[in-house]
Amino acid sequence: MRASKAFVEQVKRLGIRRVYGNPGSTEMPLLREVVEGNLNYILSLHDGISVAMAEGEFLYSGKPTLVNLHTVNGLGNSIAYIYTALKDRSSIVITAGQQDTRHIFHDPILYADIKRIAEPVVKLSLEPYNAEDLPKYLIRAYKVSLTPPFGPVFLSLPQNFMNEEIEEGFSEDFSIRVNMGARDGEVELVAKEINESRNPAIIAGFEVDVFNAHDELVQLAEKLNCPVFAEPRASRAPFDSSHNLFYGTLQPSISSINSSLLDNDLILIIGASIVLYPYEKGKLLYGKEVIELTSDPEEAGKRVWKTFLCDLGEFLRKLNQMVKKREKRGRRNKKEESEGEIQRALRAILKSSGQRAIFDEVTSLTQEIRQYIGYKPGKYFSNIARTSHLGWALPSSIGYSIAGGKALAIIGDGSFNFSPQSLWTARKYNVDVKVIVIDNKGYGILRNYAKGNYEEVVNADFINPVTDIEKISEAYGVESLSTDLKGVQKGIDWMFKDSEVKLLRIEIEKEIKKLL
Ligand SMILES: Cc1ncc(C[n+]2csc(CCOP(=O)(O)OP(=O)(O)O)c2C)c(N)n1
Repeated sequence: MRASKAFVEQVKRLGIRRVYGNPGSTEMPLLREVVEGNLNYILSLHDGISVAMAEGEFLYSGKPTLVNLHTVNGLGNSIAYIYTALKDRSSIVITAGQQDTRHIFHDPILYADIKRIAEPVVKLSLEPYNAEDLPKYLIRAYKVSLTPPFGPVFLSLPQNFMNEEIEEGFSEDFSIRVNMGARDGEVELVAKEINESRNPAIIAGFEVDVFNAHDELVQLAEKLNCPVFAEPRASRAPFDSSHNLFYGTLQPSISSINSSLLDNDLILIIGASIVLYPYEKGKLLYGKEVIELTSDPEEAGKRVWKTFLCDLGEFLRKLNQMVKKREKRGRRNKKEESEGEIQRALRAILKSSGQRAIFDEVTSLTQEIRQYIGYKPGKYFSNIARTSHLGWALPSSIGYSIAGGKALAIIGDGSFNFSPQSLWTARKYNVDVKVIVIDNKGYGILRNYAKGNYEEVVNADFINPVTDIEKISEAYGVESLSTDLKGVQKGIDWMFKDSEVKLLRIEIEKEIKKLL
């Protein structure tokens, strides 16, 4: 059997039905099998956004997805997207065509050491030495992408190997099961500390969503009747924000986290990554008893606290049987915050968007989006704290929807301009995705950051670009509408009345708020 055919057969056995990419001559051996083998090829008009779309599908399905890039060019264009998938813990097998190994001596066009170029941004980078091993390498890439921490794996596909005849017959049994468990003695230790504490609090993070430990965490919080905070700028929903024990999202600053947790003697960090930015001198949670539960070996090494690397769900299940129920305490008085037009608009969006997953990339409004639209288990995604790579949310929301989910991307005008051609893919495949662009005429967060600190930059034209978002959208075949905050409800009704891909541009004031 042709190696390329064996490869695609193996792809199908793994349950993968789509390939995301942008093609070139070197990838023809694979593309031929994609056509013959009836795999769905999802074309995007830029290599990198095909990685984000594949990540979006992973976020919906929880199963590894497949990308095929064009040699060093496609890989080069995709590096930041691959890095984001690595930080997001998303399982993707990323392949790229490689030149015929028989003439690499001559340094042919399109050749580069792509295995080495990909290495720092993936869990593992692979390039086979012969055709026979191609399908096995795929299984290896797939399995590695599924061991915690999950993440992308790169596989280079030399063109001549793909065209060779190989023997059939590899194992059908390629499943992988990961079981990290939770030792009774260790759970007892944590239960004892909790039971002896005066006033515990929980910081919950993205892993609760990755490993689906929501029910167990809610049970723990309700037993302890303690506040639950979301880790700063959580990349995924750590807790249902409509729950009455949810106390909001922490800010990524040592002083602010310390003051939010002033009254608590024991801090339980559950599947969380405490992102801090920018640098601030000080000691995080100094003087507190801190216990960290994680299923992520990388997170486990990051801090100097007591860390338990475990199966989060199982640890919490056992813990819930050992901790003493605490009386309900008086709910702290919520500060009455005056709601402005933006906050009201976000509430209106929440009301109409139903069960759609939110892909948030409005850098200067992310805290408001988290507060007014909020977290729903499995339904909130943002990379603002992971890599802050602009241009990710739009294509990811489209990949999520291609896989069968329903998504709403809320992005800034700056963000939109990093990957607008994603809209072409959404239109081409008739994807039910909605896009809201919050247009504050340029890079709001940078203006805020500069205010008071780098005053010369605040009004510089290079942080204030203005583009015609509606025209760009229409050029890719996507219907769009503009509104200001006063007319926002009309815009929302227009947007959600059907299942077409649509873009709503909401124009807001170019307000400059000092950030630090
Ligand atoms: C790929 C990439 N390039 C540049 C940046 C630097 N950057 C951070 S925030 C920002 C502006 C964001 O503007 P917009 O999306 O309109 O959101 P706003 O801050 O206005 O809410 C830029 C350019 C980045 N994060 N990612």
